[in-house]
Amino acid sequence: MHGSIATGITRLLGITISSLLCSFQGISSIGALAAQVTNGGGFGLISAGYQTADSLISELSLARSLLEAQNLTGILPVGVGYLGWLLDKMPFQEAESLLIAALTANVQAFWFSFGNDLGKWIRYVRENSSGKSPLIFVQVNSLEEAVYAVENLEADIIVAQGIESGGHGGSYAPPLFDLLQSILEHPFGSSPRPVVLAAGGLANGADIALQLTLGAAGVVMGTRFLLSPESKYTDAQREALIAANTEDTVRTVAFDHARGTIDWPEGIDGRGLRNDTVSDFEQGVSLELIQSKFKEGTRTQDRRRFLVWAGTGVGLMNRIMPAKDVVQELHQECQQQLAKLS
Ligand SMILES: Cc1cc2nc3c(=O)[nH]c(=O)nc-3n(C[C@H](O)[C@H](O)[C@H](O)COP(=O)(O)O)c2cc1C
Ligand SMILES: *[C@@H]1O[C@H](CO)[C@@H](O)[C@H](O)[C@H]1NC(C)=O
Ligand SMILES: *[C@@H]1O[C@H](CO)[C@@H](O)[C@H](O)[C@H]1NC(C)=O
Ligand SMILES: CC(=O)N[C@H]1CO[C@H](CO)[C@@H](O)[C@@H]1O
Repeated sequence: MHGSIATGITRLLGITISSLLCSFQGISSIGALAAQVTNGGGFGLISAGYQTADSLISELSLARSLLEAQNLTGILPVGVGYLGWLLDKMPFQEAESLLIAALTANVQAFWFSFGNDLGKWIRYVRENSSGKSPLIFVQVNSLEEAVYAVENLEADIIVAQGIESGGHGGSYAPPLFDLLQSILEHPFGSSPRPVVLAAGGLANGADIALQLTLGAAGVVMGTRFLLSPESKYTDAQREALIAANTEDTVRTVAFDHARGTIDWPEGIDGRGLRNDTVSDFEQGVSLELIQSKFKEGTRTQDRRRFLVWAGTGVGLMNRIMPAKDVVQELHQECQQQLAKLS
């Protein structure tokens, strides 16, 4: 692509654009979304969270069928993301079949987050990838987690996820600005310096330019892609995102309680649009009542009750655009911003 920005991440992945799609859990037409992000020049990620091996296999073949530049090496230029705690919780064979699905599809990268024993799964991937050495992403919420990921897990790519992020993350995470710089400044002993990506609250190309200026090798964006038609968010959810202002998001465990996904590790909550599900939870309304209203509100797509994950950048997002176009627009905006600076 004309005027590409070369950083550690573009070289590692062989992509042209320093913007990456985060992994979504079961809410997006994930194979299609990931493929279009890669087609746009970014790198698409598919989440294995809450999927069966069969559904993951079909998302991966959907992605393969939609990818424009077929990779002659047979490597599928998307990544698959795993929730560590969920792998730990399921029977070993099920976890294994989720990993094997991605190994068999020859994905270019694996992404791990939110677990106390990520090393076990990373070893599994590394020892069973028949010498193909897929890249390992680890998402972190603190400098301590970043040091562990580099020195113990030997992650290839660290994703610094700040408190601004949409979806799940550490309630203890510092603002991205501080988290990113603390990681970039850390000496990391004898380990090779990691490639570091910035995630959380990013909305447009100027945001990306800022992260690159600070020293990030690229960014991960989640919320922005919920507005793409390839995501499985409903029209009502997309409208809620368009209508939302920055101050409308909140970090909470209310939605996990309302929908019954409460096994996340200690300290993990999620950022979404504040509504009555959240205020009821904060006021101690009975869980039974919250859950039944949430279920009904999800069925009728009632904004006062349903769940819309969103990062703090949501106030700047107001258009529905195909994922491929989003990546290209972000790239152009980023280049314009960098040109203004120099
Ligand atoms: C709907 C949604 C689903 C997500 N699913 C995952 C996931 O499965 N695993 C993960 O590590 N991060 C997940 N994230 C977090 C992203 O990796 C990323 O850190 C975040 O989206 C960045 O913040 P932003 O949404 O403000 O761009 C998710 C985020 C959203 C919005
Ligand atoms: C194919 O995959 C290899 C190895 O990951 C990568 O270096 C290369 O850039 C990819 N080519 C295309 C056209 O995507
Ligand atoms: C590699 O896969 C085999 C099963 O095929 C499994 O028994 C083994 O534990 C895996 N390796 C690691 C390091 O987990
Ligand atoms: C308490 C609270 O923030 N309630 C909000 C829930 O969502 C609806 C629809 O967006 C808002 O109108 C409420 O103010």
